[in-house]
Amino acid sequence: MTGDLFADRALCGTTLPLGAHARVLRGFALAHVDALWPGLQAVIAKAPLRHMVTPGGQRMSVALTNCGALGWVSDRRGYRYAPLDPDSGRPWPALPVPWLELARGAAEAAGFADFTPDACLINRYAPGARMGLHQDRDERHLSHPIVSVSLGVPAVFLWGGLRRIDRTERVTLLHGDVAVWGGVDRLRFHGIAPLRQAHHPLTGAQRINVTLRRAG
Ligand code: MD3
Ligand code: FE
Repeated sequence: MTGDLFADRALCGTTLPLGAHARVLRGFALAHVDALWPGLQAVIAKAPLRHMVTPGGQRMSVALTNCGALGWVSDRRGYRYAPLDPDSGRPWPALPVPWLELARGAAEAAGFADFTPDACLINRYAPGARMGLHQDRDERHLSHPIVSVSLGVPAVFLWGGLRRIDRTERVTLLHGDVAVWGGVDRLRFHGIAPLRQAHHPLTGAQRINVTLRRAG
């Protein structure tokens, strides 16, 4: 799939149903990348990407930052959403309007009306970085969907079940793909396999994932 330009372009515009309430909208963000990229750079300039520590004391291989009213943070005390960047003591940068519009449009296309995110987590994967199997359950109301935008180098997404031990499916997420999940799929275990060494014209060796959430 990856590296094969013809196969990748043929996927564009298709929808991969992962579950009853989970979809990958192939290439949905491609037409918006030019509008999304400057906002992303502005956010990273104000709130730099950093490696947080898990409650267990491990440094995360993924570097992250946030924008919006709330940002996801991790330290020795646990995981939570917080209104201030712990590194600067200032509020997280505002959520760029084009990101809000993309989130709303993608949620709509996946069957979730009126999605208004108040939190946006930005993950940066360098070669070898990974995200272990986990559930997203730190948000206050799990009734809201999550919208995720993949940029740059392809990644193997691990899509599991509602129990950690359930078997996982592997799905390659490409530059411009948008995943939307909610409803009965909201608490699925999921993760990202170690990023393979590759080059993308926009991001170099990296993959950037932007997830838009309603956390408060
Ligand atoms: C979850 N990020 O930040 S998002 C996270 O690519 C996170 O950085 C990953 O998991 C990343 O919490 C994955 C993509 C995704 C797609 C579909 C899902 C996550 C999903 C369906 C159900 C649950
Ligand atoms: Fe997650």
